[in-house]
Amino acid sequence: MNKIVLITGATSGIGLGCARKFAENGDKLILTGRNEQKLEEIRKELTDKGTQVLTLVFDVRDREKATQCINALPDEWKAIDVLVNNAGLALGLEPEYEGSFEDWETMIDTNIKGLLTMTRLIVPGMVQRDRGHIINIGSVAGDAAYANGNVYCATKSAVKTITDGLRLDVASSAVRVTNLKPGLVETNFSNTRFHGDTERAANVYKGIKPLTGDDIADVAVYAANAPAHVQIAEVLILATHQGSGSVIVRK
Ligand code: NDP
Ligand code: 8X3
Repeated sequence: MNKIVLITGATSGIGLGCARKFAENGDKLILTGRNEQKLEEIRKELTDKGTQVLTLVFDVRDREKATQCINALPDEWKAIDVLVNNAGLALGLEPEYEGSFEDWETMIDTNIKGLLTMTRLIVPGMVQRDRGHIINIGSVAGDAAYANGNVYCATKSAVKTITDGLRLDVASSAVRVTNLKPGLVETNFSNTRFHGDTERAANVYKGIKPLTGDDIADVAVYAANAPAHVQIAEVLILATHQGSGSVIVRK
């Protein structure tokens, strides 16, 4: 059955991979993001291939705008089947005692509060319809802190607990809840983390074949299409030469 899939942060990396892979799967897409022009390019790319796409421009930290956008969805788009809570970021990689208050707030507001906003807006309809799936993009960083990862790791640890909590709270319904925990994925992630220092960002992926956004999207599509009685609760996806958040063997 064609599903309606809403993806936050669909303009880059894992979110864009999810948009393309769910489109290939025959689903209808609500793509959200901050970059209107990029969203329009992706909408055109996918509609040219026959996918129905609706775009919504908002920052997940802007609860009022997010609420307006979701409440104003046309009737035929309201029954969202899959919510991919992907929008997120890391800012900085430095000792906790030297971190930037501003970076911390942006990460907490986006990775935790933005994800909660989307969950609060969309999950009630799923519970009411007794159908739906929330796929949160956590991280290996949420399993254990790595050096200088402090607040980013904490936000992804919060994503794990929030995901586990939601799974308990919807267990009496047919709604499923998944935490996807990627390791090293080559996207715009490190560029953002290092505030545009492209050389430092490129070094993160040197000497190892990293994952791609598509690799993570494949798992998301698999989880969303598992038989109705199967709930993929959590998946840790690492690059082959990555042992954990802090052990990466480079050749
Ligand atoms: P990218 O930087 O390539 O993509 C991040 C996406 O999130 C962009 O579309 C970005 O939009 C969007 N976004 C960021 N902040 C906001 C906001 N406030 N409101 C709306 N959209 C926003 O990185 P990834 O694809 O790698 O990251 C996606 C998710 O995957 C994140 O949650 C990240 O923490 C997680 N992750 C990434 C890993 C990696 O190694 N890359 C590993 C594990 C998890 P814009 O372009 O406007 O900033
Ligand atoms: C992104 C992966 O290991 O850089 O969450 O934190 S890592």
